[in-house]
Amino acid sequence: MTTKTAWITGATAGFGAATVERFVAGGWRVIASGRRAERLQKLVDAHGADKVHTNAFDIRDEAALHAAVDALPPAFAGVDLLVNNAGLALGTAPAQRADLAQWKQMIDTNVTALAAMTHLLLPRLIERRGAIVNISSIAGSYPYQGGNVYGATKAFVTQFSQNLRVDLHGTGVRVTSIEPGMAETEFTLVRTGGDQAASDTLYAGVHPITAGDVADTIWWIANLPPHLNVNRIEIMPTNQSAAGLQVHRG
Ligand code: NDP
Ligand code: 8X3
Repeated sequence: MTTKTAWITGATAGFGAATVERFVAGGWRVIASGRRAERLQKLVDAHGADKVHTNAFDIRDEAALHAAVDALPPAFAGVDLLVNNAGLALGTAPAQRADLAQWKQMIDTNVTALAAMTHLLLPRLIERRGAIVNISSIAGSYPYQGGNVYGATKAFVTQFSQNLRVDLHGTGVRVTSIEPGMAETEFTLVRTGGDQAASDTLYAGVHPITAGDVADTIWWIANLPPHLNVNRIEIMPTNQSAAGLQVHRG
């Protein structure tokens, strides 16, 4: 059996880091990206340069993205799976009090960079009849207070995934949108600017989704027989559910 290669963005923490471990353990080669070079180096130290190739760059930097693709060693140049995972939420304030710079960073990362990454890798994925797994969120389907632009970026990811499916019809390339709910990673630390207490409080007593749960889901999807495509998959902790419309009486 030929060894397959997965490119996992946002591999330095959370879902991405767990997905690297899952795929390396399953015998795949992994290209791991993120900004924090020292965390990427640890992956190479742990698994070896023949199993993990890393490239440290800001995914919003299109020139750096192109350079990373151009620098892929021959063994990693054919990509069977792209996991578009790098992303973030910034802020929890309502739109009228939100920081525009944070909105732009979310759009640049979750939307523009994800589209650029996909655009660049599509020829390779078509050549290998590969697969794309996009990490969206329940925030793209269910509005909540303070979700404003973050939720909108994830609605883009979900719809882009479905539109890719249509355009890639007949190529054999599979596309999936994974839409997780509350998961304990570094996500809330990043969202709150490093407030560990806020993160701990949010997840306390919930038994949230773990990064390993999402990695297992990606692994399952990637290893389904080629005639099956999971279009969308929404996952929540059992202790989370969607509720309610609000009414303001003036
Ligand atoms: P983490 O904060 O733990 O991980 C985010 C990853 O994204 C890091 O590896 C980070 O790497 C990378 N990243 C962020 N910005 C950039 C950038 N500009 N360039 C390159 N890499 C970047 O969060 P999660 O694992 O939870 O998040 C992963 C994905 O899952 C995100 O898209 C998030 O929106 C989504 N999600 C999360 C949920 C949750 O509740 N946790 C639920 C639903 C979806 P580095 O900082 O090293 O660059
Ligand atoms: C992260 C899930 O509900 O915290 O995308 O926005 S949520």
